[in-house]
Amino acid sequence: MKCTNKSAFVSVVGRPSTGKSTLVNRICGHKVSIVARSPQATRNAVRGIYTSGNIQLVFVDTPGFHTSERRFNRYMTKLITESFVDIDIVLYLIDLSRPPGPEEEALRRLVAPFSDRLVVALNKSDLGVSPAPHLDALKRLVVKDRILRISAARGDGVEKLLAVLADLAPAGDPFYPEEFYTDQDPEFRVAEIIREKAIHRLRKELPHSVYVEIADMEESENGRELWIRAFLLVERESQKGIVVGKKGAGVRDIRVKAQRELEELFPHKIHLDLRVKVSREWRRNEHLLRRLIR
Ligand SMILES: Nc1nc2c(ncn2[C@@H]2O[C@H](COP(=O)(O)OP(=O)(O)OP(=O)(O)O)[C@@H](O)[C@H]2O)c(=O)[nH]1
Ligand SMILES: [Mg+2]
Repeated sequence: MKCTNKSAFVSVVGRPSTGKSTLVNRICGHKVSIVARSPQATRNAVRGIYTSGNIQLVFVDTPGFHTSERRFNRYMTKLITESFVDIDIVLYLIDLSRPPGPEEEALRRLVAPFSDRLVVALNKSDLGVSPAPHLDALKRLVVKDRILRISAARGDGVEKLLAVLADLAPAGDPFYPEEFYTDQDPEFRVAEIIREKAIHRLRKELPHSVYVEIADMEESENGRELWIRAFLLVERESQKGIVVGKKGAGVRDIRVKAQRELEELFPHKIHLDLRVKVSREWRRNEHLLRRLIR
């Protein structure tokens, strides 16, 4: 007997730093989305693809949901809500290490209309914190079989979560070939890896103030080398010095680490030319904001 194919788009939502990207990377078996200790690491709806047997789940990793009214955050919230259009399953991730508050309440309101296709994952179970403060409100939202405890970092409970998601997935053929684990274009992936290295280095000083622009990417004629020219954009002149560092040590460190990771990802020797440029208030610049969303 032939198994029916099942496929679903799964939107992963939650407050900043709940572990959405960590989970998507674990499920897809590759680094699809960047992870950072500072919130708002993810700024785009990044897709990670999981295929096993006759099931394909396409995870849409969204930026952390924020109630703040700043324009930048409003933009991100719009992106999350838009990610629900045509979505088969909403996976709502909660960070057990933080108590529920008004932001969690706002998120529950946001996902409530999708309760028939909602799954809740209580993440960071490895920290041993009780889920009790979250449970009453969640049980009003969704049946208890769809509330799971997981650790995205360690992998605990992830198989069970996948089984619940697969169960909810509608019948349908795969959207992508089996060997795909992301649909992101190479330029975007390069920019994200550079941004991750920058965030890690500048965690204390400028966690959110860096944007990466790829000026060009060119493969050598023999196909063995890849030349990348990129800019790290900061908002103010004063931030430029922080990123560049003493005698250029800061930007060099970001370049070397990004280059190393890019060489794992691409079958090329990578030559990365990375420079720092001031682009005044890119956060409020509509053109750039639009470019953040692909
Ligand atoms: N202890 C523990 N830490 C975790 C777990 N999952 C993620 N983290 C950590 O939580 C932090 C945030 O993880 P991310 O995956 O970047 O979180 P996110 O929800 O994608 O964050 P944004 O994109 O900023 O909204 C990182 O320091 C992760 O290492 C987990 O299961 N247990
Ligand atoms: Mg993320």
